[in-house]
Amino acid sequence: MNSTSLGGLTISAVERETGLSKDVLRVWERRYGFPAPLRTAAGERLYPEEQLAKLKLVRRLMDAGMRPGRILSMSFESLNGLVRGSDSEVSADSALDGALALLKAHRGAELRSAFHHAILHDGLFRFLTDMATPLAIRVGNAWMRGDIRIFEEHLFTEQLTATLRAAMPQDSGTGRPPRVLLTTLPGEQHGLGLLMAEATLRLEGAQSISLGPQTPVGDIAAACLANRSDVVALSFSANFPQNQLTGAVGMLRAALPAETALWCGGAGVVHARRIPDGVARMTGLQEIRNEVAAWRAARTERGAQQ
Ligand code: B12
Repeated sequence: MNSTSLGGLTISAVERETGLSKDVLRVWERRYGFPAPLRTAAGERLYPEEQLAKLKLVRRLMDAGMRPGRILSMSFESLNGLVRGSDSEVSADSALDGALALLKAHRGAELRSAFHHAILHDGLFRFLTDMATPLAIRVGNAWMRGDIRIFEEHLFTEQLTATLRAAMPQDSGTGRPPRVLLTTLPGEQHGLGLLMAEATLRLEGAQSISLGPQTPVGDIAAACLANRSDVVALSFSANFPQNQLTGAVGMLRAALPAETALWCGGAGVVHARRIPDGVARMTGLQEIRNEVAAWRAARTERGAQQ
């Protein structure tokens, strides 16, 4: 049971909602006095909704590089102000304001046409880096503050997904190596980062095949063999539990042939404490371009040596 008759959330529910582990929540409580959960008659922690809302802001600001010791004592309003500030750092841009306004007004078709217009004007790669990425971050922040509802976030995802699928170069079977298999691990539902990575690979002329989100480790290894993939690329959002990341990626690394590269990208790997050996940590889309070029150069060199 996650939410109780006393009107609070269990520690497991808070862990799931915020991506902050139970250990972290208990340590902060001891060290900083926040969160300060109530207790059930049985002594279990119960977190009121307001504390959950503040923890979401704290998590968001930590993702942006702030230290918990600095921000945990701040009020909800001050934290909200900081998040708004980081919004404008991400994107002081009228095109993004316009897109967000269209989303809030539920004008989905117009939002899509604004996306198409931006792609025609700037090209697909710049659209990905200058519009799709900062807009996704703003949509996430607006959702977290309660400024947009979950169905509006779904509308955004659908419009962006449809746009990217239509705009990315199609797989004509004539792409050049590397052959890249894309997916996320079970539990990672966020698929937009994956799609943006796929679009970038296609722009580089690479052969990319996406399985979409949530493929079990054993099936990723089987798909890699079936497709004779040179690279497996995984995407992790900030929501992916950090305490599972190293183990799950390590298991996949062990299940893949040694010559298959394993690339991990997305906000979820930026702050990961440890990435197993033989795994590349990549945070942005530009790194895909660099890695593809490096992979091709290494291949040419191998060919010259044989
Ligand atoms: C859309 C969205 C959803 C949709 C996803 C639909 C879909 N089909 O994808 C839905 C509504 C389902 C959803 C659900 C949830 N979400 Co959500 N979601 C988002 C949102 C707005 C966009 C996600 C996204 O695709 N981002 C894409 C880009 C921007 O993310 P990126 O990881 O930084 O990746 C970039 C690069 O690193 C690179 N990249 C990505 N992958 C790869 C891979 C490789 C190999 C390489 C090289 C590069 C690369 O490309 C990207 C573009 O530059 C984000 C906001 C945000 N800040 O991302 C929240 C967000 C990720 N969600 C969040 C939360 C809390 C949730 C839920 C727990 C909510 C709930 N209570 O149910 C669930 C959890 C679902 C799960 N189990 O995974 C939080 C996570 C907070 C945290 N730090 O833990 C966020 C950050 C919102 C927020 N600000 O609070 N979500």
